[in-house]
Amino acid sequence: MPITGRIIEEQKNFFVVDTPSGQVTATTSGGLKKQRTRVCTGDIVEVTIINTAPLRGVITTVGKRSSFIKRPALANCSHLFCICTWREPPLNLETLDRLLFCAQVYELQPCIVFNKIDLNTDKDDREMHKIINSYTAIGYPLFSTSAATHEGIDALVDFCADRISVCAGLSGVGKSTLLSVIFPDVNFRTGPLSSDSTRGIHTTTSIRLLPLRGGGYIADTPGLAFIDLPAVPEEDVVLYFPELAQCIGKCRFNDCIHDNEPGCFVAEKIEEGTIAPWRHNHYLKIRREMAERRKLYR
Ligand SMILES: Nc1nc2c(ncn2[C@@H]2O[C@H](COP(=O)(O)OP(=O)(O)OP(=O)(O)O)[C@@H](O)[C@H]2O)c(=O)[nH]1
Ligand SMILES: [Mg+2]
Ligand SMILES: [Zn+2]
Repeated sequence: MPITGRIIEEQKNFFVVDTPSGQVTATTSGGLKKQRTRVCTGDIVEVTIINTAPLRGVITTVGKRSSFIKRPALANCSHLFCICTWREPPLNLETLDRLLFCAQVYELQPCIVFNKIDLNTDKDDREMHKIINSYTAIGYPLFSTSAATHEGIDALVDFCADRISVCAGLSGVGKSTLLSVIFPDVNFRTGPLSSDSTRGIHTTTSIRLLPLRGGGYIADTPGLAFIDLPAVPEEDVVLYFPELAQCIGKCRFNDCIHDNEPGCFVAEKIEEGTIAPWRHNHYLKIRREMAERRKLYR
């Protein structure tokens, strides 16, 4: 009898499948290989057990995916945690907005985590909260955490129950450290920041799903993976900036791209302080990048 499970790790020659009977080491069946079905971490699969001690099996079928991230390959992820810091490394709003953009293109629910809040002075807290308010106003769920003092970790873990979440963010923001607090029994490579603190080095390389006690999984990913923007037509970029998408149809010109046209409703909102100017800049920047890319491939 085949059993159903989820692939939680992909190794060179086998997969690790999390099943109700335990973790099974499995290879893919000849049939699947013939169909050229490439299975990956996150896939729901059926496994036929061929050995019980240790548990080994063969993956025979793969379930339909609700989402798929190409690099690193991850199926059925539901939430993307964009991890950032106010200090060490200093907050990079462009990285954050790019991550939020990517999450939405991949149809993942984006969430923002401000980690290392233990390093904040009172003044930092006040300034950070101004930024936080502009993101919560857009509707992004937001958490503040400290992997050092464990503040805010319980709320984050509760939110992850029964979901498949993935952490992304610049190197050094504390992704691995946060995970080591949530999963004290798992080994993560954590390291101090490299001397070039805004870029840092990758200390994490492979992706795996870590089962949460209350159901659901969290994945560890390499630091910059999601900065690789997925290609979308430039006119669609606005759709992934929710506060700009809300302005569609309200500008003087129907084809307004919100780049200095007269009677632009977005410009009014920026002037009024309800749309953050940096969000608008990042929208324009991504839009230009998408237009460039389209020219390149034409
Ligand atoms: N003070 C403080 N330091 C932290 C916190 N979280 C992580 N750190 C430190 O920040 C450094 C980088 O943390 P990592 O967990 O390695 O960062 P990462 O995001 O996994 O980095 P990459 O794997 O390179 O992408 C380490 O020295 C951690 O000890 C925190 O909440 N507070
Ligand atoms: Mg790491
Ligand atoms: Zn406009």
